[in-house]
Amino acid sequence: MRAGGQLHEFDRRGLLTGVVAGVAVAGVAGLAGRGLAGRLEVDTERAKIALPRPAKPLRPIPAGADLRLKDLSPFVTPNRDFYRIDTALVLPQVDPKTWKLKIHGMVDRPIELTYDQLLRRPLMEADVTLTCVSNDVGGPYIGNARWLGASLADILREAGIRSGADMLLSTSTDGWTSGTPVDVAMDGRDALLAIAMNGEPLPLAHGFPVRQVVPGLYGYVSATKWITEIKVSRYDQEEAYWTERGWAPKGPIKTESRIDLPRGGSTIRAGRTQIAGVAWAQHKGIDAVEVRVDKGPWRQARLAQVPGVDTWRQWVVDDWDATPGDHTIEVRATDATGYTQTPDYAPVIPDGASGWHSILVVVK
Ligand SMILES: Nc1nc2c(c(=O)[nH]1)N[C@H]1C(S)=C(S)[C@@H](COP(=O)(O)O)O[C@H]1N2
Ligand SMILES: [Mo]
Repeated sequence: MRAGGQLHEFDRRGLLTGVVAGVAVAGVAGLAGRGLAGRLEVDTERAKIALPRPAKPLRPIPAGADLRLKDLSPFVTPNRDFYRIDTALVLPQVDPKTWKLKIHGMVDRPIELTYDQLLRRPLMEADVTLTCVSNDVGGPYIGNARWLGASLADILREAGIRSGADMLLSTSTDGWTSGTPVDVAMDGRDALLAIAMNGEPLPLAHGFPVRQVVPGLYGYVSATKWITEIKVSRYDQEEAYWTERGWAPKGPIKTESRIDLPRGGSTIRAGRTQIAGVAWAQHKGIDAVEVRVDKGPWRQARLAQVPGVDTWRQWVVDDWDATPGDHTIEVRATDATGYTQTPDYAPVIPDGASGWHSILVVVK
């Protein structure tokens, strides 16, 4: 999300690796720091949390979901490896003891929820793959986790959404906003106010204590971290953070696929070689993945199992006989609606990249 905005990428140690555009650092830090607890204090509170059991536990992830190939993205992304994207120069420190979520706007009964009240609601688990709209074809801004949280739709039903409302404008402690389509949040998918990620309370960098997760939508329109407010409203009355900066108001995730191995640009040995990667079409599901080498015939990849339609899916081609020379490998996925990715490249802005991921390898 570079164009026209300030977006920061963090590497796995949490260091700021790319700051774009001019930001008044002191201003942002001052804003983020105001009224928030210190790091130590929040870490201590987080360590004390005993996660409630889900009301209906999800089945374990099928063993066949992970092909366990070296260099292939694991089916579940460990929290420490999960991509991080946000505008926060200073990580918000939100104390769960004082956290509140306010739901208001076009509702019959405004609601305020504390963290304890949220934990006492029936909690559900969901396997959901998060994707950033600024993830270019072949890019790294995607990760999959098992989330635990309360149903967002149930809470919104208790508030009573008034007719004519079509947008949930959510706000985080640091003032960032996101606009989620009401119909998507309410259509029965596992839209969550999430409190945990892969069996532990949300890491601070991923929204502790509470964040939204809505399968099928890019993060900028769905995945508000450090959430404190949901205003039920209308797209013709409100504009969220990235929409003001030229990104689309609504952001359904595009069907995509990525080659993880062999590594693009690498030199490999001649002989039988596995080509493998991940494909995703959240809330639709992946039905097929095909691979071709040097624009030859498309070969069907073998698909790993998936627990549902909201995650990415690993795939592998086992029988490529790599011959010495330079080779181009391309991938395309077909989702469960029957749509097959086209080679037409679209850049990330305004509504997500598309096109075939293509890599070059040297075989010796
Ligand atoms: N408060 C806040 N929440 C946010 C953002 C942000 O900048 N601030 N970025 C969003 C974007 S663009 C994405 S892709 C996801 C990334 O979630 P992650 O950092 O946990 O992977 O968070 C979303 N939630
Ligand atoms: Mo994003």
